[in-house]
Amino acid sequence: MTSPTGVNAPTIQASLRIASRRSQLAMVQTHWVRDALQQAHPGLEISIEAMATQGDKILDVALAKIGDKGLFTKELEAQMLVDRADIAVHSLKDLPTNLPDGLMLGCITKREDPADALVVHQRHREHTLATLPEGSVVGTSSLRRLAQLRHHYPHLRFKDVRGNVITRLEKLDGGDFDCLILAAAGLQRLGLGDRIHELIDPEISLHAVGQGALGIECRQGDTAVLERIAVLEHRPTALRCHAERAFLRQLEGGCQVPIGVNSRFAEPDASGELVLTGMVASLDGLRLIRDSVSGPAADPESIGEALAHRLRDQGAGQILEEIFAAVRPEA
Ligand code: DPM
Repeated sequence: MTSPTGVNAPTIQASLRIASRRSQLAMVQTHWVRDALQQAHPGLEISIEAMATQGDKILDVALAKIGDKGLFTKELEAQMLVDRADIAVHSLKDLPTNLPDGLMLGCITKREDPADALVVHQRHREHTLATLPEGSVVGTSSLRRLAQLRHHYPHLRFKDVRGNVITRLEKLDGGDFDCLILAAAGLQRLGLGDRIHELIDPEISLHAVGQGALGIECRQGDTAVLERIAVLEHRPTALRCHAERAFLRQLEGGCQVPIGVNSRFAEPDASGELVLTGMVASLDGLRLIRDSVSGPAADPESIGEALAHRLRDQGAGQILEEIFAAVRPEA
């Protein structure tokens, strides 16, 4: 390459190292990020290092009982902190709202459908969530899914299920459960969209904060990396997710709390007003507090914080304290 001065400039071999979990879903997501970055920066040399996290290894304990924030992210973050990786690709809903010193949420990608999906054992294919027989066993380890479904369908039973999406589907098909609740986005990305029996109405169950979007984490102030990954940012998704994350942060919820959200722009052009709905429920499903706040999309954090205060005023803090006391691992 010839520089404007006519002198041959040395070719700078730019590279970017990505840390990822190694589940099938994580790899699909990471490959998507790599391909998008490669297309935007054809000369960039991109490598992927895949690893297991604590959350992938501890499979015999209910998620909520492990009680650790950053269960699926810590090992990836360590790689960036010791300069063995430049970015980490996460399902945004697995990324805690407070990140370790020195790291930041660099960008947020375009969200897929954030809804939860019902997946049924084939013996129930004529049923819907509302008509599943008395005592049907729902496989989930999400306190959010459990509390909301118990609230609306007290005749259902719940059993913890761990492992990645494919393992869960195998357990369902093997007869361990009558149905599963999974994120529609994960099934779609894995090419398993045909297993979605029904999308769950947000009137019944609100999704997790950040569900369906990817969060790219990087070192704070790493401007070269931030500039490269900026092409991945989807502004409307980011505004919604920043409001959702501010709501969760204000309620001091980790990744395992019965907290759900829904966000939308008041106008179809993704400007102006952002409407955020949130809920906190007790684990027996008996108490469920839900409300909405809207405000200017340009200041998403204020919307999330206002909603958290509004739910606290209605007793959400009390519910969360009871849950933290009940599920906290024994000291
Ligand atoms: C978190 C939860 C779950 C995952 C808790 C929740 C689901 C656990 C379960 C924070 N992370 O949603 O209330 O149901 O037992 C996870 C999935 C995805 C990201 C799988 C899923 C894929 C979808 C996405 C696990 N993390 O929820 O079906 O990108 O949002």
